[in-house]
Amino acid sequence: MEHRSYMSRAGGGSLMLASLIFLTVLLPIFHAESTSNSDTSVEYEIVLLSEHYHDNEAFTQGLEMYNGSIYESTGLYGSSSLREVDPWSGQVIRSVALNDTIFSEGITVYNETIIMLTWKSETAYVFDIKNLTVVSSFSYQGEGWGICYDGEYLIMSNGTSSISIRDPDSFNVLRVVTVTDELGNRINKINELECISTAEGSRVLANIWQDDRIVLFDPSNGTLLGDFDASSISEKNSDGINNVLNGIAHHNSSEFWITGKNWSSMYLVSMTNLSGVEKVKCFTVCGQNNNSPLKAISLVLLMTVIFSISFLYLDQKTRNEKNQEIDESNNRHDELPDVMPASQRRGGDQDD
Ligand SMILES: [Ca+2]
Repeated sequence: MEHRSYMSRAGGGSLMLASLIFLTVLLPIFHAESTSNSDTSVEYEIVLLSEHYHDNEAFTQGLEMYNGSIYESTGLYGSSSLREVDPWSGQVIRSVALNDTIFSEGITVYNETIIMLTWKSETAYVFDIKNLTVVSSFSYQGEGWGICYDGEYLIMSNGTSSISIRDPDSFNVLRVVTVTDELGNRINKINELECISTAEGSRVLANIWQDDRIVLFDPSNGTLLGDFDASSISEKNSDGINNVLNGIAHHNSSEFWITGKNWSSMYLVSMTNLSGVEKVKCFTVCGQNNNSPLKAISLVLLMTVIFSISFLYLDQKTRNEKNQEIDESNNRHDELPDVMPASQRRGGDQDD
């Protein structure tokens, strides 16, 4: 009877401790998921952190950060170039001019190369990032505007509301997605792109041509998730119909570089509410994907298993020790009930 009674108390403790582990380890995950799914009124805001020099001769078409440098493509026939720029000083570190027949468009870094689109040539040029020489090219149909690499696929815009998801090695189109808002309205004129990753998966930030906004969408289904108003920054620079906001590059965490065509400044900004901003991966800054959600979940599960095994081991050890004490007590033919507190036993002894 005593043994069963003890086992019952130990079982209650186990349940409580297991519940505590569950609540401590897993509840924050469910809570974060629940919060992100239910919060439909988040504010998307661009916060200006610092202003830096930008070559106002650069008709910015593509902007991306890699290993601390900004890589920028500039457009227009006769002025197209690909350059590496120091983001803090704005000075051009190296640059290659392109053939006068080429109108450069968006760029992205992939596997130590830079893939650069062209507006109407239906050709993507592949540059070796070490020396900025063309090492290969891909053909595609239609216009090329923006491009980014999400760690698995290339995502490409063509000035419409449709984006193509492409194999990074063959450039073949795997599927086409239309970007729409919650009412089903198409988001047109999608221009320069920046792939990011959040706790909820891959996301794309995109400039909208001739609009002072940057949109956030899910490339897996085209759902518009956020809309950033950049008009306060554009107003400082846009003095012509073509001098529009264009170019966004991930710096780190929630920070991004943004500029525009022929702007004389580039800005380091912070962008709010990027759904799990602390977990945003920096594919192009860090060069590799180190923080996948699967890895995080696996780590939590592994920790839970280790906690559980440790607890069960300690729990069993405690039970065995307690049982041993009970057995020894019974063997001494102690007349006092085991459940009587030691203090009572001591009191009884004193009364005797
Ligand atoms: Ca970009």
